[in-house]
Amino acid sequence: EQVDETYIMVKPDGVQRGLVGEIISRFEKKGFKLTGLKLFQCPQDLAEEHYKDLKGKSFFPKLIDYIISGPVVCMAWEGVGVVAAARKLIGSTNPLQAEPGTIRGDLAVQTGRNVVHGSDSPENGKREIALWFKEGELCQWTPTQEPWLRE
Ligand code: YYY
Ligand code: MG
Repeated sequence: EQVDETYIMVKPDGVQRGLVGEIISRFEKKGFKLTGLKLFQCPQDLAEEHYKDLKGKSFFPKLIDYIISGPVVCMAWEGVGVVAAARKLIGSTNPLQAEPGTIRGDLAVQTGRNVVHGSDSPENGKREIALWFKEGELCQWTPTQEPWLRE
């Protein structure tokens, strides 16, 4: 089976609202492997590169201002099917449409303050991890719970 990686980020509202532990916990409990984690104040050019596919959208300037408005928590997670599964844990872009039980469904009310980012494809997972992390910041390790998660 193909092991994928995804870039997950607690956005500035999630940090300000004290939701960092809660959000990390959802991915931890599911059984994915954390390979990178840091608190980071993002420069504008990085935010723009991260969201380059949305350049030209009416909400783009506000989105960038929001992402650079305070520290974010950057994470890299690894696992079979992690990209799609993380999107499910996160829920719909509009938190009012996100199902209860998802991060956005439980913890947010507005698209412009939807507390967390998750990569939308394995390709973007790799691209975004390379964008937000330097090589020495990522760890390859074997969790002791591995044989209890996968037969
Ligand atoms: O991947 P996801 O975060 O669920 O949504 P995207 O369509 O990639 O948009 C990225 C980001 O942009 C979204 O999380 C909030 C913001 N945004 C917005 O402010 N207004 C919209 N109409 C659409 C997206
Ligand atoms: Mg997206």
